[in-house]
Parts: sequence; C-alpha cells; structure tokens
Amino acid sequence: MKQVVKVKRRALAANEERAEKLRERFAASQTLVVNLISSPGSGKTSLLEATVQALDGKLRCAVIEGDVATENDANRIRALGVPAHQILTSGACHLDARLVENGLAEGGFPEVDILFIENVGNLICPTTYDLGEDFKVVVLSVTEGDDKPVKYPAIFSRAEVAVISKSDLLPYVPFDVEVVKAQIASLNPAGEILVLSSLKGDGIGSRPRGEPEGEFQPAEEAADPVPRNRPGRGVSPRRPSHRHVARSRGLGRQRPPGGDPGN
Ligand SMILES: Nc1nc2c(ncn2[C@@H]2O[C@H](COP(=O)(O)OP(=O)(O)OP(=O)(O)O)[C@@H](O)[C@H]2O)c(=O)[nH]1
Ligand SMILES: [Mg+2]
Repeated sequence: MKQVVKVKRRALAANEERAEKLRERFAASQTLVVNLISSPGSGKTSLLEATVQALDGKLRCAVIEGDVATENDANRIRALGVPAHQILTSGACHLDARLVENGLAEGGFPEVDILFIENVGNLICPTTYDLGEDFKVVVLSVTEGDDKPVKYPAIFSRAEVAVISKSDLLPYVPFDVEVVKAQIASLNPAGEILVLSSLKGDGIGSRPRGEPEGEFQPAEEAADPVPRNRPGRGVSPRRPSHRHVARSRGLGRQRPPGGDPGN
C-alpha cells in the first residue's frame, strides 16, 4: 500500500512539473486556459457550444476534448468553426499534462485567446491532475441531485467556477438550488457560482452582479448571476500581466483556502 501511495505521488509530481511548463507556455502566448470538469453528460460540450456562439468570434478560441472514445465532441465544436482536437485516453478517466502537451502538438492550433479543455466525464479522477490551466470550471446539472458537492468535495473546493447547468429543467426535478449554492460556498468561499441553461441560453454571457465592466459582454446582463461574499472580489490571478481576459472577469488560478478535502 505504501508503495502504491509513493508511485501515485511520483506520478502527480511529474504531472505538476509538466503542467508548470505548459503554464509558462500559455502565459507567454497570453492564452487563457479553462479546464472543464463534470460527470458524463452534465453539459460540458453544450456549454462550450453556447459559449463560443455567445463569443461570436470576438475572442479567438480553440478546444481540446478528452474522451475515452469517439470524436463526437470535437466534431460538435468544429461544426461551429472553432478548431478542436480530440484526445482519446484509451480508457483513462482523466486528462493529464502530457496528453495536453501532445494534443497541442497534434492539434496545430493557431494562436488563440482562450483554450478550453473539456476533461473526461468524471468528478473524481480529473480533480488532482493539473493541466496548466488558469482555472477549473466544475459543471453540475440539476438532474444529478442536490447532494453532489458534499459527496464530491475535492472538485467543488478546487474549481474557481461552479456551473449549475440545465436550469431549464428545474421545474421538473427535485433540486434545491439554494442548498447546492450553500454547499459549494462552504467548500470554496472565494469561488463563483453560475446558474444557466445552455439549451435555452439563460445565464449565458452573464457576469456576476457587482462585476466591473470588462472587455467583453456578449449578452444581456445575467438572468441569474450569483453574487458571492468576496471582499474586494477575493480572487487574485497568479500572473496578472498575462491574462487580460481572466483579469477583466476577476478570475485566475488560485488554491482554495482551508486545505484540500479528498473525495
Ligand atoms: N434540458 C437541457 N439539456 C441540456 C442542457 N445542456 C445539455 N443538455 C443535454 O444533456 C446531454 C449531454 O450534454 P453534453 O453537452 O453532451 O454533456 P457532456 O458533459 O459534454 O457529456 P460527456 O462529454 O459525455 O461527459 C445532451 O443530450 C444535451 O442536449 C441544458 O441546458 N438543458
Ligand atoms: Mg462532452
């Protein structure tokens, strides 16, 4: 058992090293990198589709898709005219920095402002693998039940943004949004929570109440923005000089306060 723990620690340390190199590379090209994590089917690709449509070409985007099988998600993104590369993990339940590094080489993307990385559908494995991203976004759909943040605390405490998706289905499922918001807030008091429907467009292109005007606001003010108790907005990007988009939206990479609960 001790040996297994040692090997896992070594693998994570090696990943961390690679991720730091990726981070330096993204910083040099001023690319904002977002790592999307959720259970299978929570709506990650749908959110990406809605986001790139809302951006409407105002920022240059590319997408790396991680899946065990099929090019389906990359094809969905390409159909919108956005470059996408599909990484097939041969059974692995998460992306790691090496796969992203290879994916970038194979993808041959042009220079972009935002690189979205959709991780393999899983709330546990992707949590501990740094991909050199600026921040993680965890997506939880209302059909998954309102106890998930407390059942999978690690990802909800680490993700700087939590999206409650498929809000159009709220009238039909037992899901208490306020309970979920409170769970997420207790795990990550400095994070943002967004409630939205990629299908209907509610909450897409929104910014939390009190957010200063940034460079980009593609849609009307939020239908359901969720202000959080963050004195002075509380999130300080690690490399403020490189991430104009993150800065304008008050987002950046950070470690959660109060330690790191495991799953
Ligand atoms: N009602 C409703 N359905 C949605 C919404 N967003 C996504 N869906 C549906 O949910 C299903 C899964 O959506 P995807 O975007 O493929 O989910 P995903 O998280 O990318 O799935 P994996 O990549 O397989 O993990 C699809 O049938 C979508 O049409 C939404 O806002 N409302
Ligand atoms: Mg997907």
